[in-house]
Amino acid sequence: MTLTDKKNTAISNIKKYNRVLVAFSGGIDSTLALKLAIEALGKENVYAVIANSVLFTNEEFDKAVALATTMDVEVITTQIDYLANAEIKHNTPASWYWMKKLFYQRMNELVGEYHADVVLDGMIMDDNNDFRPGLRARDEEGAISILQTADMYKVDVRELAAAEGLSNWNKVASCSLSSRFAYNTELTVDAIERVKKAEAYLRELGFATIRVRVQDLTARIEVPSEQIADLLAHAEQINRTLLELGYQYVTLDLMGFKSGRMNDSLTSETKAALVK
Ligand code: NMN
Repeated sequence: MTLTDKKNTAISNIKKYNRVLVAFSGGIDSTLALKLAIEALGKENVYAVIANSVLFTNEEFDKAVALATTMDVEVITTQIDYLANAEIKHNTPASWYWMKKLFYQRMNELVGEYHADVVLDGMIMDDNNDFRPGLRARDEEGAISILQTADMYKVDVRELAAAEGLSNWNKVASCSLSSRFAYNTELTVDAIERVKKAEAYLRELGFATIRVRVQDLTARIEVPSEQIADLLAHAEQINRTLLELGYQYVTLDLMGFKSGRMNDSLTSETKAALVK
């Protein structure tokens, strides 16, 4: 399929519905999904739903709201209390399933309230290659990953987004802050806020892609390997700041940034059971 074929497939798949909610994060994938939905159905039949919760930063939420607003579409915001769910609170490997379950259930309530037909999200083909127990919750709740229905990969999304004139999406891929914590440890608001502060500080220093992974009171910093030397140039200052935030040990992961690093502690059996 050419890129034009993929775009046409996505548009005609969206046209099967009259009115849709787009689960919007402000990242490139859901920005493209939103743009195509508006093109297919007209902005009066499209709502951008943006969820806020303690597991994501307020900055990302604010950016997503600002971006959806510039796309001239009605924005619905909603708050989700993920920590009320015991699996999420204890950061079990199944928590990814539960986060998406709560998320799509909330989306479906909004589908009813706004007399829409379906929830569209921005998941792409590449997302199938990761450990994503949440995909099962998406399927159970009937949400449609509209870009996947058109066989779109990241490279297609980038090319099409550029052709559609989309440029101001949130460039750094975001993910629940629970990915910073060791599995089967309790997530507290204090611990999550500490990670937010530590990562915000590192971003201020100029590191866009960072993770502060937490094991007990140890902070393990991940930056892309080519930036490790730059990070070390600020070692003393970073150490002091993170100790002040309440960590006892401040360490650097010599492997560099690796998305999904916490999953290295899971056996293949555990993973397979959750993505069935
Ligand atoms: O980039 P980090 O912070 O490591 O987070 C990525 C990891 O988070 C992924 O490898 C995946 O295991 C997990 N995740 C799961 C879902 C899901 O199940 N829907 C969504 C986003 C992230």
